Amino acid sequence: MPLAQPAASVRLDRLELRVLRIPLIAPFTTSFGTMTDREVIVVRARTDAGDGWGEIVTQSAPVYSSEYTQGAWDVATRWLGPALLHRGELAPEQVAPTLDPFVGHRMAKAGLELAVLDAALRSEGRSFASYLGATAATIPSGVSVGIQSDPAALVETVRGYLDEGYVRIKIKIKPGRDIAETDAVRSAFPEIPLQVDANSAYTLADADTLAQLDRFGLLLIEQPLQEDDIVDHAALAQQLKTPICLDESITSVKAARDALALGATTVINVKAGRVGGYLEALRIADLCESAGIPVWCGGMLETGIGRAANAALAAHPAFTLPGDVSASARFYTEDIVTEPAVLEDGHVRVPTGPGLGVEVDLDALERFTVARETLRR
Ligand code: NPG
Repeated sequence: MPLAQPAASVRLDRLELRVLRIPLIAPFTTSFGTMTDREVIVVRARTDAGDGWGEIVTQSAPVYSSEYTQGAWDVATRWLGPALLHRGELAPEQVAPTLDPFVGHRMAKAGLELAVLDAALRSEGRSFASYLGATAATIPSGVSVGIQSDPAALVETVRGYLDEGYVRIKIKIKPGRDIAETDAVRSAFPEIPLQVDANSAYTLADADTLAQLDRFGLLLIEQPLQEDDIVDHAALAQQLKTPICLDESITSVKAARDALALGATTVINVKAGRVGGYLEALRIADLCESAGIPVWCGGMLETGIGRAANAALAAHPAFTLPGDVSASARFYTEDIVTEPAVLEDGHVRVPTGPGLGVEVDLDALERFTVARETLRR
């Protein structure tokens, strides 16, 4: 269902942007590299109705997508931020149309939109979850497990997460670190909901290898091929029993519609940053709900700001599979919100307070800040 009720307009006075660098509890390895800390941009929108917070989920290098932190910083401070400030009064639903003339840079747009949304909803005393039409009080929590030193180490890491209560496991794979890894986890845990994520590491020439995954009863294989390999994904889908779920390729509701029409995907991972904001994410979820396509909420190692927003999105009824919205402690010893997401009986609670429903810990924010800039009207 589309938005029941739009949010209030606010007058945007200032945008404060910071780059944070937050250490990870343990290195996180995917097919595109190893992260040891999270470099992220936090946005504070200062409005006549109060403040709002958003998060730009780029990484330091353009290895997951073409976006990266310095690029997002440049476009946000030079183009996107000034365009929003120039409008003065605006409703959160007008952020995306205002930024539309600027091509791409979806993660930067999403973070700015979220800050304006949070400010407007806080001023109305309305939660982000209720604004989105989310109904669940808690969401089932899946966890994304990075590539480990060997299959035995992977099994032990997965065991730890299962003991904590995570209800679904996703393991990262790449060429040469795929079949043995999946076999080891499946043999150790025959019944768990299990899926794999390739982050674009294969080509259609690897179809025979990928077909070997069919025997493990996976929920899905996520983004085996490159971002723009839509036709190849459709060809691969013909050769696999395991459902294909696109992530990187789904950059908009139009991309989602095209991928579904071509048979390139039968499940969709929705990430607000990747698609330019939570409102576009909701449109994709709506599309999938009407088409009977399973949807789940992806993650980008969000801080407590984006994690609260993801929990709200994942609580929408269109989201039918457990997502990558894990406890903050999965990645961080210290978060930048006062009540970081925790795991309770395999679930994460959906915040109910005004706006994102979390309070930013200004001391922690300050400690992790490595760069800052204030944009004024
Ligand atoms: O739980 O937030 C999380 C991480 C989930 O694996 C995850 N994210 O490809 O989906 C992905 C991956 C990712 C992380 C991608 C960071 C890009 C940056």
